[in-house]
Amino acid sequence: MRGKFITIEGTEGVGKTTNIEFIKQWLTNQSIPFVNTREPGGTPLAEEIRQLLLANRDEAVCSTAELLMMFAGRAQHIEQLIEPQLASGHWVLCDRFTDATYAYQGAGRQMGNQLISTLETMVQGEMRPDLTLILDISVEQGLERAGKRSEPDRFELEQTDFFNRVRQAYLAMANNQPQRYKVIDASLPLAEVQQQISDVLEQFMQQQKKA
Ligand code: Z5A
Repeated sequence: MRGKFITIEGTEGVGKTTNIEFIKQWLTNQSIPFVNTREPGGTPLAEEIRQLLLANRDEAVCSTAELLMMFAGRAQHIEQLIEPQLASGHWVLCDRFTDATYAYQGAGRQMGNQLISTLETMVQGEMRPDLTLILDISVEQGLERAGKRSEPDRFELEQTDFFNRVRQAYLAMANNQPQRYKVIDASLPLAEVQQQISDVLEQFMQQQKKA
């Protein structure tokens, strides 16, 4: 049976990395075979594209070039890793996917959705995640958490308005498609965030058993 495709999204510093560890443990406890991956990145070539995308540089990066690099890496990632893994019955747990493009390039960079939708169809066909967890906190709280870590990358240097547009875009996706997107209140203490995630995963498993 084909595996399930789960993606984790959210604004800066929302706790994706921290909670992916929790989800990995949850899947292991359920004896579900899975791979954990990320975007941009996920294969050697796509990881090289990630370096290009995140590096701080003197030259301004054109939004269209940024968008096309996101989808170039994604095409490689899907063909080399995501599709073969799903086809072999493994679940794929992915830190960000195309929803991040709608949120960051579409809303953050104000490119709109039309071109992204065209590229999505070209690169993915009908393939979409089965479940998307959106970890949500205020932009200020996220930036404060993220600021306690390493040197900021090119995206992390954006202003609050940019991240507010990104956050609102994610919340709009959840509002439009509540079946696939589950919003997690990530402002709470970690144990409470993980309880919400575990509840969503349990519910998803129940739905799979009934289907
Ligand atoms: N991007 C894009 O523009 N378009 C696209 O299509 C795609 C991506 C796919 C890299 O992504 C950039 O690429 C990203 C969007 C863009 N740029 N930004 N911004 P990334 O996912 O690699 O990078 P990121 O968003 O900056 O994620 P991150 O740095 O890995 O943060 P995080 O994983 O969400 O947070 P964390 O490291 O797990 O947690 C942050 C801190 O908070 C850490 O100290 C934790 O211990 C702490 N934490 C976490 N949860 C809690 C709770 N509940 N309470 C208290 N403290 C907590």
